[in-house]
Amino acid sequence: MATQRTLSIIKPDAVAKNAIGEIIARFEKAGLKVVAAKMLKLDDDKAGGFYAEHKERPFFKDLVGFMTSGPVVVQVLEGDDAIAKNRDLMGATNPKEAAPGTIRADFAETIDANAVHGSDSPESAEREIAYFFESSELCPR
Ligand code: RTP
Ligand code: MG
Repeated sequence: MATQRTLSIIKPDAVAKNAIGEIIARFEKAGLKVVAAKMLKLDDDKAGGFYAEHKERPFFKDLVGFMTSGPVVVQVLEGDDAIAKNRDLMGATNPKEAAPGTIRADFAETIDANAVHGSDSPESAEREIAYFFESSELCPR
């Protein structure tokens, strides 16, 4: 499998729980490298634009409200099959359905506050990385 890059967000609930380090350790133990990282507090426009694909969904307003409720850590992860590997580490969107040992099973309680985001395809990874990072902010390969 080729080396890929994917966008990861440690969401406000996990930051508030002081779980940043434990979550990053899971990425690193699985062979994913952090090649860019920043901590920021999203505003409505930035969070809404990020989740624009869900704009018409009933949960959109709550999703934006949650994502702006506190600081997040946005990272680019790199490694073999990084997009699928990160999604496997995260577990199902609803933590109640997430496999044991996944980040969402261990750090999240509800579908609204589910600890992490990960890009779901090469196309979304490219868009999402560019949404948060200038190319000069990414570690050279
Ligand atoms: P994410 O984009 O945050 O990594 O999550 P995901 O791919 O697993 O799920 P997605 O379908 O993209 O949904 C984005 C976020 O919206 C919230 N959601 N709520 N109440 C609901 O039915 C519902 N469905 C989705 C979740 O917080 C999800 O992470
Ligand atoms: Mg998604």
